[in-house]
Formats: sequence, C-alpha cells, structure tokens
Amino acid sequence: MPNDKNVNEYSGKDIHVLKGLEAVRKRPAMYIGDIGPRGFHHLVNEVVDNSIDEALAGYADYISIVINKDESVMVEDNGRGIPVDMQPDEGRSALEVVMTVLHAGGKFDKNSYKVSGGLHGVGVSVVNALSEWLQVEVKRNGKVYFQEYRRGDPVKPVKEIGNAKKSGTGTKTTFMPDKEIFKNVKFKFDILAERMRELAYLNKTITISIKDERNGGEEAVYHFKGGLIEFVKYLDETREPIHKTVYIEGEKDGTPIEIAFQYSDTYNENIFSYVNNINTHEGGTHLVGFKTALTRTFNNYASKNNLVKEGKINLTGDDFREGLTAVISVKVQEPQFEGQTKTKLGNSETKSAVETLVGEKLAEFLEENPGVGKKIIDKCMRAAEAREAARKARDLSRRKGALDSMNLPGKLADCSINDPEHCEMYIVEGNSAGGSAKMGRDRRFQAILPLRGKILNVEKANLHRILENAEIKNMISAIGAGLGTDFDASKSRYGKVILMTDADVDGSHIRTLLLTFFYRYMQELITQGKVYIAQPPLYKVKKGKEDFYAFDDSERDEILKRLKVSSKAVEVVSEENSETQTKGVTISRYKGLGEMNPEQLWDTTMNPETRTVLQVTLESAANADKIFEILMGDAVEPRREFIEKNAKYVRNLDI
Ligand code: 0RA
Repeated sequence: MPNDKNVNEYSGKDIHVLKGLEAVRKRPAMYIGDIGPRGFHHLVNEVVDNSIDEALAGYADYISIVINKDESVMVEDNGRGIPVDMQPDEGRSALEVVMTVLHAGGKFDKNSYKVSGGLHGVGVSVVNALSEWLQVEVKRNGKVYFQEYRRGDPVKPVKEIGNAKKSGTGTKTTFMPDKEIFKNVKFKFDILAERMRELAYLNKTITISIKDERNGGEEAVYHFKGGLIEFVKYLDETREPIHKTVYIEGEKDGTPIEIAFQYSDTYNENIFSYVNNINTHEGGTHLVGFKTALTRTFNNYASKNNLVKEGKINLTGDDFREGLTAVISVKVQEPQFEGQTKTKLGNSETKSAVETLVGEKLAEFLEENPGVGKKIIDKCMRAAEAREAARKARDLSRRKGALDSMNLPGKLADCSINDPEHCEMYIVEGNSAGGSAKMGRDRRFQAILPLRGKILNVEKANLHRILENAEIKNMISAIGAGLGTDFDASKSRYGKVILMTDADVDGSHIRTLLLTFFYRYMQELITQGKVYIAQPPLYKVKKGKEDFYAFDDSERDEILKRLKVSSKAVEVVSEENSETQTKGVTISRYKGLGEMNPEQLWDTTMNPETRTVLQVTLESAANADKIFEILMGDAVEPRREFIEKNAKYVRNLDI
C-alpha cells in the first residue's frame, strides 16, 4: 500500500480481489498471451476494446489514444462514463469494481451488447494489475470522478474532483505498464495505429485518433464512412478491381453481418474474416457460410442466364475465389473459438446465418447489376481454364517426380540427420555465398539450398507458370510438403527454413520474393513459426586478434566508441573502401554474404549459439498481404512510398 491511511479502508473485503490480481501478476502470460512486444501492445487494445464496446452499444463515437512522453498511454472515449455509484453488495464504487475485479467489465450493464474483446478479452483490471500506476477519470452526472491505482491497488476511494459540462460524459484511462513485468519493450506507433485503423474500418460510426507524443508528435485520425467497402478498397489499393464493390449488410437470427468484396485481375484469394472485431485467421463457420453461398449463388446465376458455355468445365469454389478480396465481419453473442490459435469460429448457427443472408442479398445484387455478374462469371471461367492447365502441369511434374522429396534437387546440400524438428535449411542468395555456407555449416543438421539470381514473382504468375520455375521447384521438393491447397506443414523436412540474402537492395528484393512465395503457397510454414530471416552482419571491426561484428551503423559506432576510435573518421572513408584502418582498428564492410569466409559466416550468421534470426510471423495477415502487394504488385507509386518509409519493413512483420 502506498499510503498507510488507506490500509484499513482497503483490507478485508479486498482479499479476494488482490488474490485475483496477484494471480495476474504472477502469471501475466496466462492473461495477455506473453510479456514481450505482443502482450505489451495488447494492454492498449484491452483498454480500447472497452471503449469500442461502449461505441457498439451506441453511446460513444470518438476514441482518442495518446502515447505519452514517459511511455504511459492514455485512452479516452465520449461514452456514458463507467458508473461510479456505490455497489451495495461490494461496499464500494462500481468504477473501482470494474478496475480491480477480474472479468467485472460488463457486470453493470445487463442490456449491453458486449461483443468486442481482444484475443484474450480479459478486461481492464488485468491492465491495471500489470501497470505501475493507472489513473481513471470519469465524466458523468455533470461531475468528474477520479481514482488512481498502483499495480492494481486503489490508492484512495473514488473522488469527485470537479464539474463536467452537462453534455460531457466519458472515460479516460491512463496507465504506465510495469517495468518489473515488461522489460525492454517500447510502444510502436505503427503497431497500435494499424490496429486502430482496422477497428475504424470494422466500426464505421467511430472516429479513432492516435498520437505519439514521444517524438515529433506523429498522429493519425481514422474514420471510414464506407466501412468495409473502404477496407476492401484499401486492401486492393494496388490491384485493379473489375467491378464496383459488392456490399452486404444485415442481420440474420440476431447475428449482425457485414460483408464487402470485389474481384480484381489477379490470381490470389484474399479473404479476411472477423468475429467481434477479432481477425479469425483460421476462419470458421462464418467463412464457410460465405464461401458456400458465393459458389452456389454464382453457379445458379450463371446457369440461369446461360453464361457457362456447353461442354465447358464446371466452376468450382476455388474458381469463384481467384482474384477475390473480401472482408467478412460478424458480431456473435457467445462466440466459440477453436483451432490452434483460438481464431476459428465454431458456432454452427453462424454458418447458416451468413449463408442465408449472402444467398439472398447477392442474388438480389446480381439481378440489379447484370453487367457486374457477367464480368465476374467470365473471370471465373478463365480461372477454371487456368486451373485445368495447372492441374495438367502438376500431374506431369508429379509423374516425373519433380515436386516430391524422393527427388531432391542437385543443388541442395542436405543435412545428415533426418529428424525435421532439429533440421534447418538455409536458402542462400547466390552460388558463392552458397559455397561458403556449405563449407561453414554444421552438416549434421544444416542444409543449404543456393538460389541462382532472382526467383519468380509469384504475385504476377499463375500456378502453371510457377510450377515451371526451377528455383521454386527446388524449394518445393527440398521442403517436401507440397504446395498451395495441398501443402501440409507436418511433412516439412525441416523445422526451420532460414532465408539468407545480402544486406543490400537486391538482397531485400530477393527476400521479399521468397516471402511472397511462402506467404502465398506455404503459409502454414509461416503461421507455424518455421520461416526465419538470417541476420548477417554489415561490418567487422578488428582490433588486434579480436573481431567484433556490427549489424548496423549504430552498432558499429558503439563498438568504435568502446575501442575509443572516432566514428567520424570512419564514416568518410568506409563508403569508398570496404576496409578502413584507424588507430590499429580495421573496419570491413561486407558488401555481400559471398565476401565472408565460411568460418566468419558460421560465427556471425549460422551458429545457433551466437546468431540472431528473425522469425517471420503473420501478426496481421491483412497488413502482410498489403505489404506484399505493394512490394510485388504492379503499381509503382505506393511501392516507392512504402520503401522510402519502411526501409526495414521485415522487422515490422516480426512483432
Ligand atoms: C457499464 C455501464 C455503463 C457504462 C460502461 C459500462 C462503460 C464502460 C467503459 C469502459 C471504457 N469506457 C466505458 N464507457 C462506459 C453505463 C450504464 C448507464 O449509464 O446506464
């Protein structure tokens, strides 16, 4: 207790509360997933979710988030304000109960339509327990109320601290994440802003602003009147849609459903589904309902209007999803989440609700927009033809054994043990780096697959052409787990696939091409955390017999500082010469992996004891997809802008 005077007031009755919050502090990961960057950012989402609930109930339309200079975060909304009246059975204010009792959030509002909630949906008391301090200010009944907490404990009872304008109501929460629990983590504006933008697309009545007071006051305000229509347009910013966006909104059996979709002249399927504002990466019944209705309705429409020519192949579900970008958002009262990452909706009633609504509304839309209907069916027929051609190509390569692991590529230097869990494959740019890697590796568990030049951009090619590409075929057979819809990550011959490319523009281009391939055709490998990016050093600083490696300029300067060499002198010469000598210290700048000898490559980049590798994750599939499309698609301008803004984008994928 920070203040002795309050000990009596807050004793006995609080024991069960403290127990609850103590449990949170003891095992934070059980409540917020982890105590790394992900869990840390989740704290903000947890607080924002409460404001979103208030907005979905129809009482708030504005949410403001500020990252303060001291790394505390403020979240404010213009809702009704958390009730502050005394709870007879608790002997204290409702506000205090909400802030200190696990899962107390919705308790005081039985009619509330409480559907939002982060992945964990644990409530603001968890954030309170994990905060060094937290302050809440409620405007309600023309008054302003205040309470402060330390690691979840109230400092004093709720206090009236002033008058609010009669019309002004709302809740403002400011919290400082506890450094005892979250070590060495900082808020990233982009991570928070991206989620706020997503929430604004999903809840079109809300305006969300986010500001970073730490440096430069970066700020963004999100409000999308068009909701999911604008979301789909944003996702397809770099693709060319072939018709106006189809929008379906309605309620079936008490389930609000909102869907927007459009087709573009590309080959991939991009469906994002949400339940209560949570991205259901693994899909579920709402997605199945949508797909079923899409296939059935389009097939009915095509045959009714004689759009499918006699003797042509049948249109399958896959054909109706080629080049499709869609967002599906449903609000489910009691969602059942299943699957490995608990992001798959299990409620069976939701399937029929979505299927029925889409069936009705899409048929109506097609009757009213025959031009759009014909364009889509034409596109799907071309997809069916390409699918047929790809199947033939695949059958042919299968018969020749080109894609299975019985026929390992000649360029692969495989490892000697064959327990996938302990084996890793380095995909290496260039034959010379490949040579060094082969000599430097630990051949028991490390395999090397050198790549010749650039691989095919799978974003711009259909499956037929992709299967003709030698480098891609090599990767498929080396991994040995199939590809696309046939891909089975459990068959992967390696537990880690590590991309090792040069630290220059070409290298990052090749890395993007590789990531695009894995994202589109072996996505499960990414979601299972099996894809990594190697981190070769940029500099070697040599003093006497000692070698130091630096992975960027600032690390190099730090080393020089330790060795008491001015980095100024180095800056000037190192651009010209890859080797610079100052005061007996030699600095070499690696232009490419090939410049490192096998031993150096092992020491810096491949030795599991000393290396760093970045794990590639799909924290936000929507954003990853966008990045890939920007970097790999046809439009040039967004790509240039993006590269200028995020030279190290891969790090952003890796939170
Ligand atoms: C329960 C009841 C009422 C408001 C809220 C919860 C509420 C909670 C949060 C959390 C963040 N912002 C919030 N805004 C409101 C009000 C019930 C009433 O006024 O009748």
